[in-house]
Amino acid sequence: IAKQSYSQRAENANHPLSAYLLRLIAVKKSNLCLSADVSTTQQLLHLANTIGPSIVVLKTHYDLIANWDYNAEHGTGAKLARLARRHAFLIFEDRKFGDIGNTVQLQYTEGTAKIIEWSHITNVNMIPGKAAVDALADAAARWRERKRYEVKTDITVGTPRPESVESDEEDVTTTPTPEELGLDTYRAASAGRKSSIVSITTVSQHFEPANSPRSYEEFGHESFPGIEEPPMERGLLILAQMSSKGNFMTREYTDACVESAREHEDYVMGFISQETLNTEPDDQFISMTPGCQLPPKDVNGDAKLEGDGKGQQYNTPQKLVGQMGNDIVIVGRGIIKAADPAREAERYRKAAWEAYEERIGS
Ligand code: UP6
Repeated sequence: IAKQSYSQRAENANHPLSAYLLRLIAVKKSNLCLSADVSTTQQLLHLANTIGPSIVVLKTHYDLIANWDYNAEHGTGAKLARLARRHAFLIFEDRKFGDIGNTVQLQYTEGTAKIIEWSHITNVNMIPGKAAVDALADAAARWRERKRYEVKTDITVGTPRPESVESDEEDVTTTPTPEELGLDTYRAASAGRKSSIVSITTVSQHFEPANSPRSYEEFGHESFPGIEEPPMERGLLILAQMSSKGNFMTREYTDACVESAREHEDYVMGFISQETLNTEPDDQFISMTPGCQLPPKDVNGDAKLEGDGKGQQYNTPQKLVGQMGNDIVIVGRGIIKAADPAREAERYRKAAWEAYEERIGS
């Protein structure tokens, strides 16, 4: 599998979001994820807008941001989602959930940030056990189901008139009743609405965040013509290995992460790891790898990379993608601390892409 191209991998991927991401990588010629570890929303959105064209994933730590706006419709998550659509990248909240199943479910879907609403991908620290993954998978499946029946703008209290119901789902042939829609969804949708217009639309093919109703067709993706909107799915990465010095992630723990991933192929996209963990012929997981830097421009490529003095260890894209078989490199300070982050991001993109081309022998 290490010799397969991203496009070939896209065709075999089990998870729709993985297939999308692998296609995006091939179209953008980028296997780069920016770790946007900044402290204000202004810095975050500026980075997303300027570096967006060079990356396929933008990784956030929303709890580093001092002025994160939690408003669901026009807050920071929604703004990021809009930039993700404009520049065609996925959002990955690096939340590293690590608690009992019930708590991680609530942290994922409720609370202030409502991560599941704006972040395509998140991750879990599986130290509490496989139940944490099961619980997140369950929450994502319920979210997905709810979105299928998301009620667009207008809805009346009462049974909708059949002729005003639009549906682009083949299996939905009859008008959904409030009961079928789910009472919670129905109540939420009808709360505060006084109109008597009936219009229920099942959103099936595309996920359209409420604040960014424009499709790619209208919006125009001149830069990436082969790219459509991402599927309405959520994905998980399991933290299987870490980049930090002296971490406690043993082989046994890593193997259990792979086992859990195989149990949830429709939700787990892959791993945060330092090497590819695809060992069985059927494994189609994506490995995303932090702890990545390039030596400064004027230093020769073999120069030894320094850590950050706080336990972080760095490797080059050549090593991580070329030798260790990882798919996407995650770069934070290497890019954001540069004098010209957009240019530096391009330098990382090229290096990681060349490492991939060398690996597959093209
Ligand atoms: N990260 C690691 N190592 C891991 C897992 N996650 O560094 O094993 C995350 C950090 C940070 C980013 O939380 O957001 O990746 C790395 O940033 P850096 O490139 O600035 O070191």
